[in-house]
Amino acid sequence: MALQAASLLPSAFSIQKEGKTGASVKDSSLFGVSLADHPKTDFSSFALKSKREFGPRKSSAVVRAQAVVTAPAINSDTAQGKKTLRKGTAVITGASSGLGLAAAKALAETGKWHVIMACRDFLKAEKAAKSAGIAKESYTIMHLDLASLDSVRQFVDNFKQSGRPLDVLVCNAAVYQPTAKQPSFTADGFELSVGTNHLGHFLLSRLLLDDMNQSDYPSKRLIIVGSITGNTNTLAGNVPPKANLGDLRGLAGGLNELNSSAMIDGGDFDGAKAYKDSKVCNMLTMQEFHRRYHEDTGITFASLYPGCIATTGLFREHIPLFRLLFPPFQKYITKGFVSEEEAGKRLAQVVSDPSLTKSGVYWSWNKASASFGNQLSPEASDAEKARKIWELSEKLVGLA
Ligand code: LMG
Ligand code: NDP
Ligand code: PMR
Repeated sequence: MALQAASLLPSAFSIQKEGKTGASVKDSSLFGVSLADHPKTDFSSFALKSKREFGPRKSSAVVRAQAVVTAPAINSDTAQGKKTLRKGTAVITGASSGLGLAAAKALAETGKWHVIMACRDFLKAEKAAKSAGIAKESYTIMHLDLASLDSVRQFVDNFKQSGRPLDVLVCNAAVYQPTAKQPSFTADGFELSVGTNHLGHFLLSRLLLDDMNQSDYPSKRLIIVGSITGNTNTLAGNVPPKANLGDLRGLAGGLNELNSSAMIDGGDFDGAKAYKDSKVCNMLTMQEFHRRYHEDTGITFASLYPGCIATTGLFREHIPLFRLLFPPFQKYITKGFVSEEEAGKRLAQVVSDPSLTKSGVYWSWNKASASFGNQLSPEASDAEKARKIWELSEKLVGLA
């Protein structure tokens, strides 16, 4: 399998989690080049290099070897006996506003991360990064429209061309159409919310998994943002319309209203339900990734509910009265409100906190803002449904 073959090269350098040991960097050599002796020992400057310095890849194996030689994840400074970690590279989809932007800022501020802001609107993303005060050398904007499978593939090609390693992928972008009376569709003809939030991210993560597997970063993670409103074991998840994927007949039919229905369960279109259904798919996909790939790759797969960030652009299509009342309702009545800044810190924790390496977990935070592994609803933890969604999604995005 491609994943296994690809893992041969960097595994010589990786320090794997959970009992798997890789050779230490000190002892490693690649094509006769000893990494410990390599003159480029200041890896803090890795992310400061301009894009031009990352040559286009001729073949992934060759270029990966170059990237590893340029900047192994862990460098032993023999003079000092100290070990330093190069900057991690995190791709965040939908980093032009809300949670994604706040997480990009939080990660950039640590000085330990270079963030690839994968956004559909380049200018908006540039303005957002500037006004958030994210340091120029800490981010790169790359175009990605999740509502087009061609664009997803193009993004993956562009990313590979950049020669950067992929250490963490955050599937964060989403659309929510609570007031839509009729469905709208992606470029490939899928209902927009599930097409963007689930299918676009599904293809993206599948195509980038190999790259993540090749990274020599000590803690590689694939994070898919979930939500409480897709979990019917909570009060918020019981506000109608409730998430329900049914027997997946709409998904099997392509979500296009031609063969069946635009809704996963085959029912009448409801924009709020389609969003919640998409979040269930996100949470199930994370678990299916965990089951299929965690043991072999050591990658951490996680989801999260960051809290109710009632002020973000997610509610842009809701009626003005809702947008006015929703933040105070969450702040003073449910007390589920969190600021964009706080939510960004939570997502940044899931990206880089050394204590959050457990795979297969749906993270939430308590009132004291401490993280805990939360319980998913029966449907959002149904392994059989997860497998079926995986297989149907593979067909829809052209992977099977
Ligand atoms: C669906 O309706 C639509 O059908 C669907 O098309 C789609 O749009 C979907 O999710 C989107 O919504 C959902 C419907 C569910 O909800 C509503 O229509 C109610 C909207 C309420 C939005 C929040 C605003 C609440 C305003 C309260 C004022 C807050 C001001 C705070 C000021 C604080 C000052 C200190 O409907 C239902 O589930 C039925 C329940 C309807 C209840 C409506 C009353 C809401 C009042 C809040 C009750 C909270 C309960 C806690 C009580 C605590 C008391 C201390
Ligand atoms: P925002 O609307 O602020 O951010 C969503 C981001 O997704 C935007 O950057 C948007 O781009 C981007 N996006 C939308 N469609 C596409 C597309 N086709 N291709 C690429 N990017 C796209 O909402 P939030 O920050 O609130 O949402 C972020 C995540 O958090 C979502 O997964 C949401 O489900 C989740 N979440 C949010 C909660 C909340 O209370 N707000 C609660 C629980 C989970 P653009 O800027 O161009 O519009
Ligand atoms: Mg909800 C009890 C707590 C609670 C929490 C944590 C949320 C989160 N909500 C709660 C309760 C309620 N909400 C109650 C009691 C109501 C009825 C008045 C209510 C209503 C409501 C609406 C209409 N809530 C909403 C909406 C939306 O349109 C939002 C939505 O469903 O988006 C899909 C929403 C949300 N409530 C939340 C959160 C986190 C959301 C939005 C975002 C999301 O799930 O991604």
